Amino acid sequence: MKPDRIAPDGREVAVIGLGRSGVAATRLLLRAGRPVYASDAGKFPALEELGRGLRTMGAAVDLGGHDLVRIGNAGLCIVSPGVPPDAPPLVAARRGGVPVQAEAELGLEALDGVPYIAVTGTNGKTTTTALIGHLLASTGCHAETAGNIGTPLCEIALEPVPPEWLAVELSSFQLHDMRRVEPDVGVLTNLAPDHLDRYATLGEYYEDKRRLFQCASADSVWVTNEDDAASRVLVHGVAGRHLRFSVVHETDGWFDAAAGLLRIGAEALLPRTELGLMGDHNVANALAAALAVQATGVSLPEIAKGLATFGALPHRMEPVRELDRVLWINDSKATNIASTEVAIRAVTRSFVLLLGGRHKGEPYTRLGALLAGRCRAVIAFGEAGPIIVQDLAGLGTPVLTEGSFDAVMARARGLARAGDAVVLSPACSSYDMFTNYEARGRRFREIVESW
Ligand code: UMA
Repeated sequence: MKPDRIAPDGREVAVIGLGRSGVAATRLLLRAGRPVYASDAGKFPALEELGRGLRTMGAAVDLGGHDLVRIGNAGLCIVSPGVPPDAPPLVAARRGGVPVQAEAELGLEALDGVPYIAVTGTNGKTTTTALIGHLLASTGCHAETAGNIGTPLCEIALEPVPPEWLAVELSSFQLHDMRRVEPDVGVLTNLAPDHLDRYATLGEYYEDKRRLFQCASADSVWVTNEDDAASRVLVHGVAGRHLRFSVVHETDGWFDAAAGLLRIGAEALLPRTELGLMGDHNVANALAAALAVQATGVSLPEIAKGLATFGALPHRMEPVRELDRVLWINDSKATNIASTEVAIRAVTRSFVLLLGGRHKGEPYTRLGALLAGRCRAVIAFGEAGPIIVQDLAGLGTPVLTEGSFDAVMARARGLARAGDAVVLSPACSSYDMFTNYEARGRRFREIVESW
């Protein structure tokens, strides 16, 4: 790490939030010899254990609250993505004139010299990042995935041997506090309303996505979605070479539906049947990944081989089990309406849809037309249940409600007929009933596997 870039005056660095990102940032800063004050609003046994560990390494740690005066006097503030910009510690930092930096940017600074492909967008970014990591690793190089996909950048920077390539997923939360992002290739998968519980307007959310392009120059390479009007508007006028993907018409990377082929320009890349992922949205993700990796010099036959050996990720249109000729699909990661729309389009059978959780602000009415005639029933649950019932009333699909998740599953089993699918694609966050979407998806799997 270049220590001169971190609080050059030697003042304390305040780390806000001690999830995985904050813990890794604290350890990285301590390793660089910086005094660190790390704090988290939460306080529970596992966090206290982590706090003790960090104190042993030399950090000052507060749990159950933040010392706002101390934060306001720090030389730098490192923020975890889950801490919203209006949280009191960040207000205190800004009031004290303390620069606020995302953990992801600190990690990338420490990994200076490691080439990386950065992926953002509303949906598909995790799958695309995983695909890119897989394609790079398939060439035999040491490639890793990092960022929103799971492993914080600072955690990668702590590894004794840096990777040769990184596939980095950047959420809008991370991009919000990043002032330098200079990927070797940048990918924007698509844009759709999301996180309206954190952003006052859609425009503010898209502005954070736009930060991927803030250091664009003539040497930059961008891979973006030709089929998505909002993405086209966002990248209009951005400096650099632009490569586009489409599942509708011919472009740099496209799906030739007539021939059943993924193509790069005129070249055949892969028959659709050899891509082990459901839905056109995954064809788009595969094309985006292929273009990004090709731009780094990987050949088309190597990319095709890598694509053919990539399987569905957990919680993303993941076929869990076929039971009594009913296919149970776990799409727990679908935490917004656009993502659920994509799931519905990808399902080729008649289906029962499990919809609900913590409401994120968007109306569900948009789903009505897509469901009519194809969806046997919606089972609405969680805090959003009553809103879903109200929004979908009279739109042509029966909407039932259940209280507990186990009851939702039992009801779905009773409703599904041979040849159907049951799809958990909830369009909501999970925090009203689960610790996160993974726990929700795991419970779905557990129940289905217990039958
Ligand atoms: N907190 C405070 N004070 C506050 C507010 C919050 O101390 O005022 C604390 C919370 O108590 C919590 C911490 O701040 O302990 C926030 O941690 P975090 O949520 O940032 O947790 P991490 O474990 O660091 O996870 C983050 C990402 N989480 C979020 O963006 C919400 C993970 O993305 C990411 O994988 C990880 O960093 C590694 O990079 C998850 C996610 O849900 C998967 N992302 C959203 C999405 O994909 O839709 C954006």
